[in-house]
Amino acid sequence: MDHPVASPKRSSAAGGWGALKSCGKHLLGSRAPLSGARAMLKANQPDGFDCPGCAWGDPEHGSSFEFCENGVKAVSWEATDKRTPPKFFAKHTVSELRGWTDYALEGEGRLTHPMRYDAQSDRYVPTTWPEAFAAIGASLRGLDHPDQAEFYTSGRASNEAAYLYQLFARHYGTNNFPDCSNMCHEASGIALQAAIGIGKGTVLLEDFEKAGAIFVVGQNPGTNHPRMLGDLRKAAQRGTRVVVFNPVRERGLERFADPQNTVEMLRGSSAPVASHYYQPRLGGDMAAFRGIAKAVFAVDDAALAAGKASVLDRAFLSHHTAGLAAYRAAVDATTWEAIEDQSGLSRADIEVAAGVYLGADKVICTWAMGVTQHRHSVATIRELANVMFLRGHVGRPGAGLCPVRGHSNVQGDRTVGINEKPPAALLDALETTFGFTAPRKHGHNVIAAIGAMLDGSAKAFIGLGGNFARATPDTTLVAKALSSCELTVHIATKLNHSHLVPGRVAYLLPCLGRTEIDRNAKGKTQIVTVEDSMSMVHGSGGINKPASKELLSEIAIIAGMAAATVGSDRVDWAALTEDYDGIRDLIERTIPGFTGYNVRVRRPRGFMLRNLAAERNFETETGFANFSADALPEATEHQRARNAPGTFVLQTFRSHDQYNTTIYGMDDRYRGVYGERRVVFAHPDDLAEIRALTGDRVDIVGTHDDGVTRVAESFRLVPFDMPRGSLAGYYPELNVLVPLSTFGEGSDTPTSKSVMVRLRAPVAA
Ligand SMILES: Nc1nc2c(c(=O)[nH]1)N[C@H]1C(S)=C(S)[C@@H](COP(=O)(O)OP(=O)(O)OC[C@H]3O[C@@H](n4cnc5c(=O)[nH]c(N)nc54)[C@H](O)[C@@H]3O)O[C@H]1N2
Ligand SMILES: Nc1nc2c(c(=O)[nH]1)N[C@H]1C(S)=C(S)[C@@H](COP(=O)(O)OP(=O)(O)OC[C@H]3O[C@@H](n4cnc5c(=O)[nH]c(N)nc54)[C@H](O)[C@@H]3O)O[C@H]1N2
Ligand SMILES: [Mo]
Repeated sequence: MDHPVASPKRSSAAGGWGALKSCGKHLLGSRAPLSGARAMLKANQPDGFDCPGCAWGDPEHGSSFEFCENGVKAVSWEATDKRTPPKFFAKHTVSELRGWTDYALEGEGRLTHPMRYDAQSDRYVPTTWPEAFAAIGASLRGLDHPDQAEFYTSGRASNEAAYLYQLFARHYGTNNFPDCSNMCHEASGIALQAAIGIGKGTVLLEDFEKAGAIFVVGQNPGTNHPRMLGDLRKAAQRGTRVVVFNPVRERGLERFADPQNTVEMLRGSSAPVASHYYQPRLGGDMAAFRGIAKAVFAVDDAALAAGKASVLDRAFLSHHTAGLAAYRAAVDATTWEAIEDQSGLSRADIEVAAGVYLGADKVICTWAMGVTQHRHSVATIRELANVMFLRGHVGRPGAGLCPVRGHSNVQGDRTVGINEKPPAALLDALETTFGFTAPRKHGHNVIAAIGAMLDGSAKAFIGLGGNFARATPDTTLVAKALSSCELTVHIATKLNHSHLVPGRVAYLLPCLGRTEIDRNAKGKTQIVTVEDSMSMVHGSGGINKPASKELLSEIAIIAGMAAATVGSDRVDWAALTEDYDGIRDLIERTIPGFTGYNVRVRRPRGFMLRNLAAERNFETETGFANFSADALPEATEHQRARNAPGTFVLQTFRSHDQYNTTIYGMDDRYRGVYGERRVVFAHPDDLAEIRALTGDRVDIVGTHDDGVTRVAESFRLVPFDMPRGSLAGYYPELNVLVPLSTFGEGSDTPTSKSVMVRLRAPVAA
């Protein structure tokens, strides 16, 4: 390419000294270097806390220091000695704070006191826990119907907190559980449930050591799952083929220097990760995998015609699957022209990928947001599963399906009942155990909750962590939705924009973080538990002194609100707060798979929740692993954008210096962007075509035709190696462009990876 491409120093690898340097900066910059560093040594150790950085599994024999830049940032972010005390709130009105960036707000440090919003002075003022609980209880009891309240969960909540939260909401009378998962891996859960009878992946960490090929689809592990990248790199060094599908050239997937490898660090060497790197068009993965299937069937037909053995796993297909014939017909009906046009990959390239697939006796397929945040995500994930079924790559060592989760306990939260469409068995168990009538009507997910707040049918919003106002689409509308509520309550560790759109009655309740010691009234320390991406459940106990004496645990806060709302006749909330073993006993009684919970979770690496699909026992409607037979989407947004001159399709992803809406810093090291976040990446030829704008600032204007005007102002264009017709930029700044009215079919996930936009010269200031 003869155009200047963003300065990523191409020769240098991801990880390595850059990562170490960044960790040093974050630990020291945390202004609590000692507690931060001490805490790091206990991350993901049997006697420490679960790292809040991600949901990747822990090795059975972990090194004494499971190094990860992501983890260091997450831990030092929480272990900071900066504070946001009442006097901060006395100084700044809420309207003023709304003008601050996400980075500046969280940069003020940890919240210290329970606060109540005072509309008259437009400030948060200190209050007491009993007053807050009483007012929240009175407000919830005052609603016409429990379905007027929304109970949001962000995926850091422990199993115990999440279980108590759903118990509170269901006792109160609603299944309204909008959840960060609705914006994240919802499509994976739905697709896998239909395909293999469980909404989770089927692989263990050990499987990565045995696989012959690993397909990594729509994921940027160098930034978002560095420990996974370490495992990929080791696999690559053993000769495992790592086949990447990503429209954007992500440096971490190309070369990676493992900061845990001393020799490599001293030599300054790095190892290649991807053996094959395919750059499909946005939303083109279903077509690409349909192409792989087409090529595999062609090879099989030829083998059979030549009197050779089938290249498919015929025994698996006939004993364990349903729907192969219909799938085959759908593949035959899909033309190579359609596949090439939608995927943006050539038939020859796809045939090479199919060759890698056929050449490996064990294959793992992983994926994340690049797959789940499109309109046809459910169909795409079904297609990934279809391809994996063809050679029996489910339910045996070294092979399987692996959605790589985001938040450290997002999977566990679902397991213990955060679900707007709960299984009847859970509701039955709650009724038998507690004697209240559980609500049977399905509740709201994120999109439905926003709709209900906007049309006035929901009047209360409780947030167990997270940053609802910034993580969701259509930022302006969601702010309106929250501020039109009768009651808003946020349980949080740091100040964010969701707290700045208060309802008529509003509370900001500060809680302990993962890294902090949680003591009950008698001084006994308590542990909580979490489940990782590989269905392993283990304990987590903090080691740092709490950020403030006023903090309560999430569990104590939920229990306090619950007691004030539904009373303590059926659930002894206070006793459960005093001893989390009691909550685990209740989980054991009401949720399958937790027999012996309190004993098993105290074993060094915890225990694995039984995953029947991993044993080839598929609890689907047919009793088999189900093929799907969907046609490819008629046109993806990327195809539509290419046919409409001046239109682009924009994906919103993460920079290297952020954790979702939490911004740690202004650099995106692996993509060569420093000191700014208002950038938009584009193909150099697209920049050349709109010459006037090359390297310039542009406004990005939404073109989705639903009557809402959407503009993100003043973004600097950065040329990058990615398909023509597409753009990329950072969430949450770009959420003003993501429409609430476009979401995944069957998943309701906002289409954050395919937003139709055009560029315009900035309106002169
Ligand atoms: N440091 C850090 N770690 C994190 C997080 C964080 O914000 N920061 N967030 C956590 C959470 S909640 C989650 S869910 C995960 C997210 O982890 P990722 O899924 O890696 O997150 P994104 O940054 O959204 O990256 C999406 C990747 O998919 C690619 N992509 C986009 N569209 C397509 C497509 O149509 N097809 C294909 N094949 N690829 C596509 C993008 O180019 C990008 O590389 O990370 C978790 N870990
Ligand atoms: N455009 C676009 N939008 C997206 C995405 C995207 O890729 N593009 N990704 C989506 C995804 S995958 C996800 S998961 C969501 C994330 O959505 P959320 O989970 O709602 O957002 P976070 O940014 O993770 O939440 C950060 C806040 O959590 C609070 N917090 C941190 N630690 C704790 C704790 O231990 N306890 C409590 N109670 N609070 C804590 C802090 O106050 C912090 O400000 O965003 C989604 N939104
Ligand atoms: Mo996520």
